[in-house]
Amino acid sequence: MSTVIQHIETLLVDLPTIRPHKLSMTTMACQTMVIVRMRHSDGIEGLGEGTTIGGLAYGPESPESIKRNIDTYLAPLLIGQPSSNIHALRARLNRYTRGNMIAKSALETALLDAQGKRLDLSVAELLGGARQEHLSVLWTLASGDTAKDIDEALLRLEQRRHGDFKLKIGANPVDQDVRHVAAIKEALGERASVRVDVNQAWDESSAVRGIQALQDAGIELVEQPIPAREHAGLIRLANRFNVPMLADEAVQNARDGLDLVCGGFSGAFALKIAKSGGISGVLELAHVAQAAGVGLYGGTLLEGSIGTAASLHAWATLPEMAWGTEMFGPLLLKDDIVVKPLNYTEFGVALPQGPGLGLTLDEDKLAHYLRQ
Ligand code: MUC
Ligand code: MG
Repeated sequence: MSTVIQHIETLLVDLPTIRPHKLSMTTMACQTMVIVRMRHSDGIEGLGEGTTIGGLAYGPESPESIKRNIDTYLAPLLIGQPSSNIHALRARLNRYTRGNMIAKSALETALLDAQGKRLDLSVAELLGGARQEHLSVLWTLASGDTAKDIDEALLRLEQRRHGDFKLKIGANPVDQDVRHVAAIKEALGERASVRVDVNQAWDESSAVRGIQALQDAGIELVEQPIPAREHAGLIRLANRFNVPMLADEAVQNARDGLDLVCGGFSGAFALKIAKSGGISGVLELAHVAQAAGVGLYGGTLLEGSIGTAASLHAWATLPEMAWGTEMFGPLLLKDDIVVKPLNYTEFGVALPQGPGLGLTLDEDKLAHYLRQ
């Protein structure tokens, strides 16, 4: 008899951050992860993670909705189904349920982790093999204080932990944000690349003013300056400035990617497994980008080690990304729930080795941070 999915457990895990993380729409002091434990009839357990930023501040799914919708709607569609055909299971979820991409991503990760453990292959090997074993990782400066951000960047450079920095802006008036960014770029000079993420906070005319000043200050990349749905505006900005635009919230999946490139977008796409419903969906988007000559960037919703490792296995199957990755989520957290944390070294991170994701849960830590 073939192996079937037997039981799916979802756990809310709250981990404090090492410092407040200030974005245009929220300030985080804690990250909540939804951890999926999926047990199969052969005794194998697959792990997955569904994580967003700031409750409902970032997108339409909250940690609580991710848990509730998996428990109530998604898990019952999977229980009793054969474990191994991940394409069929993905199609089944998408046939009977809409949206909930973070929840679906967590489930697909758990399926791939289990399948890798079953076949004694890493997730990257299951996907056809890794083309890279070490991926570059930037750091986000978002303390809300210019001097603290500069000190943090200098320390990361000295530690050889990160060589590229992304600044979260959009919470303050445009001119104040631009002064903050320019001061950091001036302090770091040619030693580091500095990018910004506006997280949709500007309208198009503010964006024109802000981006001109950022370009003059030597900023290398401008992420999601205007609201996600304004594809035409993002295309206009991409065509107007030399500094490239990075589409993030605007590009959730391959269909969004196709719309943007057909409309004349150039620049780069932020790939996130959480936006695209998992690894299969995000790789579809990556392939659209590659066909269109749009640059790739490995994005995060600030997942912990499980979600970060799943993303790394996906990115490892692609050629080196033009804009690197931001897979630093575990480093923003005070602690970890896996036995052997990811290995951050030499301005990047090593692809975890071993079957599946290559991670083992630390049951004591998990119990400690579990929401009661
Ligand atoms: C985002 O919008 O890119 C990624 C890094 C970070 O600090 O926040 C995220 C979300
Ligand atoms: Mg972003």
